[in-house]
Amino acid sequence: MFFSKLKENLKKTKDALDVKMSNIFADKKDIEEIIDEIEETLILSDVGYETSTKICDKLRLDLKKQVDKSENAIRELLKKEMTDILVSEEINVVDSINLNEKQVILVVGVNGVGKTTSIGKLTKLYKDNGKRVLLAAADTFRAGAIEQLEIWANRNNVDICTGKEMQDPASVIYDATKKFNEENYDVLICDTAGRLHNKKNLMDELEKMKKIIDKNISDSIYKETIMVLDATTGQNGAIQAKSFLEKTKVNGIFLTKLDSTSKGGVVFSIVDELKIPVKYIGVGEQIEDIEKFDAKSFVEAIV
Ligand SMILES: Nc1nc2c(ncn2[C@@H]2O[C@H](COP(=O)(O)OP(=O)(O)OP(=O)(O)O)[C@@H](O)[C@H]2O)c(=O)[nH]1
Ligand SMILES: [Mg+2]
Repeated sequence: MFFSKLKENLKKTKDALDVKMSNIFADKKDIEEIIDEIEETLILSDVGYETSTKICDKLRLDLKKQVDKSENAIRELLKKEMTDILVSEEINVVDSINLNEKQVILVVGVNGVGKTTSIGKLTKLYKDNGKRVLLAAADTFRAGAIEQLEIWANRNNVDICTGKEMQDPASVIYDATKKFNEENYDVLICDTAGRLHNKKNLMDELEKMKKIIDKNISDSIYKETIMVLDATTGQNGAIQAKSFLEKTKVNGIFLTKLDSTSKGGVVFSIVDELKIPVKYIGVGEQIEDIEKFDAKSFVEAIV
């Protein structure tokens, strides 16, 4: 996707952040005052208190080391500090996106965040990369969920494993892993029902699905759990995600609905506090509205 398109998709976040930034520089102020206001702006843009403080402490420190303290120089430095948050060494680089490897992906998250839609988009991405994709409709809980994934399977012209409504989702995963192995697919993507971290039986059910994947899929195949997060929920979503992670392991995040929120700044606190990479972003309801997350272009598009 072209850079200007990303900018367009992140417009609401950019407007919220950028307009405030321009105001900061509009009147003459001393550096301390400017940095304080930047910090306040970041907090108000859902970057999160701790992460905003971390960014601005570093900004203060690095600014001391350079002579140029013009608006442009401060902005460039701020972009660097923000990018650094997103690419820190603590975040597992092994988990970087690999569209070529054989893999099994379990997609999890709370209700309505965009799991099924994101699976539809991911399927297209893998298919466009020449991969044979199999889908598993392991949301047997919500009425209509199976049909919803079937629609995405048809759109992408890929195979799908389904069960009956209210059937044990682990049994759907079992059938899907069997088919994946026997028919030598490249990628298996499993849809699951939306769940809250405090619903113990549902969280246990998730562990059961993971166990089946671990048992039935060879260790030579890359396996991961992707958590889908709705960007429009901002800091609340980030806090909820933290609780979710205390109950189950996740390798990567798919952050959705960035097109319809000014709270895109939440990505910084997600990465900084959860220490999990954001792999993809959702920027609309259509099949092509997906982007591999790139820290640098993301920061360039919003600051
Ligand atoms: N604007 C926008 N809407 C999105 C995006 N991703 C998903 N949606 C919308 O979010 C709504 C919920 O999407 P689903 O894919 O059904 O969400 P889900 O997590 O599978 O929901 P449950 O299965 O009920 O838990 C739908 O109306 C989607 O079109 C996105 O990136 N941008
Ligand atoms: Mg769903």
